[in-house]
Amino acid sequence: MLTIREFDTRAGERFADGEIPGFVHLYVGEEAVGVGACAALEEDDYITSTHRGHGHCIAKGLDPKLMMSEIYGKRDGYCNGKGGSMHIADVDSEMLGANGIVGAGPPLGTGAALSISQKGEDRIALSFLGDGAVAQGQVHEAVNLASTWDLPVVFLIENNQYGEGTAVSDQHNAKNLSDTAAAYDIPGINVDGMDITAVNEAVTEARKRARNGEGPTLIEAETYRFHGHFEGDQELYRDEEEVEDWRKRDPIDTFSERLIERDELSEEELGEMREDIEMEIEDAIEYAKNADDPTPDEAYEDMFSQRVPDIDLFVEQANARADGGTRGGEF
Ligand SMILES: Cc1ncc(C[n+]2csc(CCOP(=O)(O)OP(=O)(O)O)c2C)c(N)n1
Repeated sequence: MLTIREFDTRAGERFADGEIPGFVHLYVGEEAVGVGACAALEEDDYITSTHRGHGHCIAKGLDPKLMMSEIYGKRDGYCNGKGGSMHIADVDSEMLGANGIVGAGPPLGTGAALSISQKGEDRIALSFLGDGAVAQGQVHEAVNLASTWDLPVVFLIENNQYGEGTAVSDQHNAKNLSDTAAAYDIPGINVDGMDITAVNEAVTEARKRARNGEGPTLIEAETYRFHGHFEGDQELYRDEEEVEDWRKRDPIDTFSERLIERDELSEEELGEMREDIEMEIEDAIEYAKNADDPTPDEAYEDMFSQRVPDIDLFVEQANARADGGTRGGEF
């Protein structure tokens, strides 16, 4: 959780300084969901993520250096700098991708679970999705098929109380989003998403069901994002007091206090962990900043289609557009 907090806090700062292209959607405040869930998984279980995916990637064990490089658009990044913040993927880590399309993760999770089932493998898939994504048509299709075919998949809703600037109560009539599970005849469970242990227990149980051939579980974790929807969001839809109330339940503070009370962690150890992580993320930023940009002739690599357009014409046009003042400058 500390690594995610530091990674996203620093990514937000670097974005504000204009170093990072595109958008960043930060996971600050929601760490207990991603970490509690991934800690309940086996290493070869699949996950699918969302546009707010940095925390899921770190919880699944991805390397912050290669993640930061991807966010900076560098060639060393997980997708050679072509995906950016919203499209970090690492199939070797069974991390099937962050996703810029809201609700696009669950169909991938159901698909992965279908392949597991057909190959007779001993693993599961877990799909993270937001409260806004619950209203997406493709999410219904994915959950319905997974339920009908008893596939080994867990759907984990991160209810952070808003879809962009729209409160959950203005998006859904259902009191709890987990209540929608009844329509699929699967268990629907509501947990405190600010409590890493509660999330971990719910996912452990859901994983067991999935492995026993009992099909999917829909879990709703009640959580909160401490930052805006994206960096630069004016946050006119909520007041400071509400944010402060949720900050009092910071999942890192409450969990570390609990560990210290139980003598399982000392203040000193916590301080050392924080320092080590600060250095690790600082190194990741330096690494990303100094990494190479992809070159124009790499633009058509890593594609499903083999058709290569006139690359010389592309480079000529790119050079004509380059103003020398933007990152990359003359090709
Ligand atoms: C299909 C689709 N519709 C709309 C958008 C624009 N959009 C990006 S994030 C977002 C809100 C998603 O809310 P939620 O699923 O609750 O996730 P959160 O941002 O709260 O983590 C929307 C509407 C999109 N990316 N994809």
